[in-house]
Amino acid sequence: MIKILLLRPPELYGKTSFAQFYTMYECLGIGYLASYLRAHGLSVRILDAHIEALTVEETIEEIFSQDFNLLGVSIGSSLVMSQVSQIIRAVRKRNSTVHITIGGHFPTFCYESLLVKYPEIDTIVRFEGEETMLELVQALEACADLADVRGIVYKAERGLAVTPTRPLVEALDELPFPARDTLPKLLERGGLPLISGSRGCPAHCSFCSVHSFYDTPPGKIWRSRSIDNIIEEIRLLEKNFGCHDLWFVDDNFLGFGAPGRKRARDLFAALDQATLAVNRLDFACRADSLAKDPDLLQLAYAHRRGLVYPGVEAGVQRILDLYQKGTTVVDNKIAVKAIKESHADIKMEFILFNPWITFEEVKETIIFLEEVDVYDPYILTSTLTIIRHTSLADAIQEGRLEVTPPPAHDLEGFDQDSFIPYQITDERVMFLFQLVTDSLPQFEYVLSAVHDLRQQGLKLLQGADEQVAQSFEENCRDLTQLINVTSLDIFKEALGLAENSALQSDHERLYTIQEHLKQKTLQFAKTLRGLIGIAKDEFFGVSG
Ligand code: B12
Ligand code: SF4
Repeated sequence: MIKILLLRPPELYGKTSFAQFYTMYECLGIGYLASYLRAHGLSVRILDAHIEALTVEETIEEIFSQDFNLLGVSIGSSLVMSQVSQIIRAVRKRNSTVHITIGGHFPTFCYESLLVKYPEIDTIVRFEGEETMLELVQALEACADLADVRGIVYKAERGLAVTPTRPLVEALDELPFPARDTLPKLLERGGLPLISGSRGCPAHCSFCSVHSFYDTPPGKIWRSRSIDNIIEEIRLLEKNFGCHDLWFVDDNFLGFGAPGRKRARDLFAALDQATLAVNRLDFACRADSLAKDPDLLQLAYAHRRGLVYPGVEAGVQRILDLYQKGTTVVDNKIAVKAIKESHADIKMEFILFNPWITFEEVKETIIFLEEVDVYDPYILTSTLTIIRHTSLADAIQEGRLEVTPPPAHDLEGFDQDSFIPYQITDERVMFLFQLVTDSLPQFEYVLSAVHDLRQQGLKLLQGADEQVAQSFEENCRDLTQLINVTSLDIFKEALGLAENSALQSDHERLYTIQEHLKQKTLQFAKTLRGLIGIAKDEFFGVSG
């Protein structure tokens, strides 16, 4: 009998990027696969190395302590491939017969290069995995021909065999709720459970791979679960795990058009009627959906907190059109205003730097950010990644859009199989980009210190005097605001320097300016560290 081990590899973030996700999240892909396979009588174990905070070596050790003959690895993005390659190499070395399969968004598209680069992989499951994985296991158990399993890729005698694409799951309500084996550990570590109320997105944003993921297989591109089915899952999360905070990972929580918004309203109303104690509700949505029904948030956040991720992406219409967002700058402004007027926090999805933005457009973007009054070091350094198999990548490859390739030495270690490399075309924007990406990431550790302080405070101040708790929250908010405002000041200083100089050829001067901004940022970060220590002393009597 096949014994399955499903692995979420350790997820690490690049050294120079901001630690974008302070909060820890579940891996729903694995949860759905596990529950579906178990419902069909199969033996499945889950190892979530990310939630367990395991290193690559510890993950390998843990894998070796398990009894399995099929290893399934979930790959959310190419960022985990270095860890995955070490893990599967070690597994293959120790056991030549174990079947290794991988799935997720990244391998769905980049299967060719992955199977060539990593001979340890036996099969790749493309698109939604539940039914395909079940059939794969059944075929392996019966030693049947893999050619009959729809939705996979494998190495056959005459090269790669790509079987026909499997249609999308038709009725999401019929899927069992995701397995929650890892949830107790996640909650212990302050993580947030995920819930998926719908799958797919009918929009066509040119930089996004979600559309291709759900548009390629036959079936309805956007499918939703019934409100009753969602409420039932939330009820179980509350009853079995005491969860009152949730993140809806739907690509576009407000669905499409008026029916999508009505469905969201119905869900919010049902949450209240079901007397569920959902204290926090996070979701992502398009800005135009919100702009059409800004009052929707009053309903969602009348009695609870939450974080809304609007897909704003740009503050200049030409850039929004280039991204094929199908939204306007006005939509963006209305959406942001609506979130700010509700009780929800905002985390704006934004892509400031791209190969084509002009210096004037950067200035226009800064005016937009100041007007909506949302900016932080992440937004100010956000940069377009051109993922292969998106319509943006296709336009470049087909010559409809041009990018300048970077010099060869900059491409060392760059994953060209997954992304298209580029260089910013406008010289002043390029210079500005160098300045800000060299200085603003210095704020990473203070931002993470404020986050830690807040997490620690929320725990310690549970049940404390409301005024003390409120004043603590305000203190944390002020510290974050100070970082954001200083980031904008530094950005504007860099903007001025880039505008007034023909520096590109004067390397010495460029270095001096870069150093000046970097030191300024570091100095400020140091001062802030002191302020965080004072806040700690004040509230908990401990400094650090
Ligand atoms: C929640 C989420 C996260 C969470 C949790 C990630 C996780 N490991 O689950 C966090 C915040 C940590 C995260 C981080 C990142 N994410 Co993310 N994330 C999502 C999001 C919004 C939802 C994922 C989800 O739960 N879906 C619901 C489940 C049921 O679907 P699923 O995960 O696709 O799983 C199904 C199939 O893919 C398949 N499958 C999945 N795993 C496996 C394993 C096996 C063995 C098999 C057979 C099948 C299989 O079967 C599952 C069931 O049908 C998606 C968007 C999306 N539509 O999926 C982006 C998405 C996956 N993320 C993306 C990116 C880019 C990132 C980051 C790089 C962001 C960043 N800049 O740092 C990081 C990298 C993390 C990493 N692992 O490397 C991109 C990936 C693009 C690509 N083509 O590679 C997506 C598609 C978003 C986008 N708009 O482009 N992410
Ligand atoms: S609306 Fe969001 S999920 Fe949908 S295609 Fe655009 S960026 Fe992707």
